[in-house]
Amino acid sequence: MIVLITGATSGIGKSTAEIFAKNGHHLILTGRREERLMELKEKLEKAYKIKVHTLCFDIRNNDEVTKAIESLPNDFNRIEILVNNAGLAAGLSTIQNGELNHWERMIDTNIKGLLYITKLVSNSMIKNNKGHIINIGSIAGKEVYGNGNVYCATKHAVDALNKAMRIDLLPHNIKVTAINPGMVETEFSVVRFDGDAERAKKVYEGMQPLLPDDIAETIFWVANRPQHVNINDIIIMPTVQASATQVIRNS
Ligand code: NDP
Ligand code: 8X3
Repeated sequence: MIVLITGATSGIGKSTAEIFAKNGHHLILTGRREERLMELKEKLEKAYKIKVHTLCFDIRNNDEVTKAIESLPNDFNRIEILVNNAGLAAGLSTIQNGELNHWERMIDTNIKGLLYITKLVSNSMIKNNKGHIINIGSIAGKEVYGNGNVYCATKHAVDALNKAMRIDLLPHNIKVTAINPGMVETEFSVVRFDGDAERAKKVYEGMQPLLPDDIAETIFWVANRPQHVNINDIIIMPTVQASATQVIRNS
């Protein structure tokens, strides 16, 4: 089985690559950081005797996405699982003070990028009359929190697209699932705060966040239900987090 994971150079995507590789699946891994893709390919192929094809592109650019998917060799053409994971938050501020550059990055990556790759891969799944698309949403796609405005809007869009894809792809035997995590410790907050690692660290201070492996295990479980079972939607939170804003921390 061939699994395409977007945003595999870090965090949830990287852990997801590991778990599918460990279970004998061949992988297509994407991201912009080529060196990390090559390192991961080498590591997984050696450890698990599977094949990994890497595609280095910016998901915000439809030409790059199209060229990358069209370049796939024959033995990687039959994608059965697409994990739409590449995404980010940029900034944390009110609407009136928000930075256009942050908004555009989030909208272009989390919504438009997800759409570009989904269009291409879903058409190939339709030809095979089989497939599973797993969209990584967020608790931010179920709730809205102060200063989270545009990030929350992009993840609400993923929530809507997840439902819409399921309807459109229903005649083609394609499963569609959303996984919506709460706080997961990855590079997410470093990216959100434009590289400010100290500020990012504070996000998880005094609490146990989810780990990327927790989400990867859930993705793997969802992908391995019997053919007649589809998991539509999962919200997965740290035990100490009840909502986007309610977290118990050790003082
Ligand atoms: P990371 O920052 O650790 O990983 C993000 C991944 O997305 C990287 O591999 C990055 O690759 C890729 N990516 C980002 N922008 C682009 C782009 N323009 N083109 C191609 N790839 C891109 O964060 P997470 O693992 O936490 O995030 C994964 C997903 O999980 C995101 O959709 C995020 O919104 C979601 N999520 C995260 C939560 C959290 O608390 N961490 C909670 C809920 C949801 P590269 O930089 O190499 O291009
Ligand atoms: C990431 C979780 O709460 O920072 O999607 O938006 S949150």
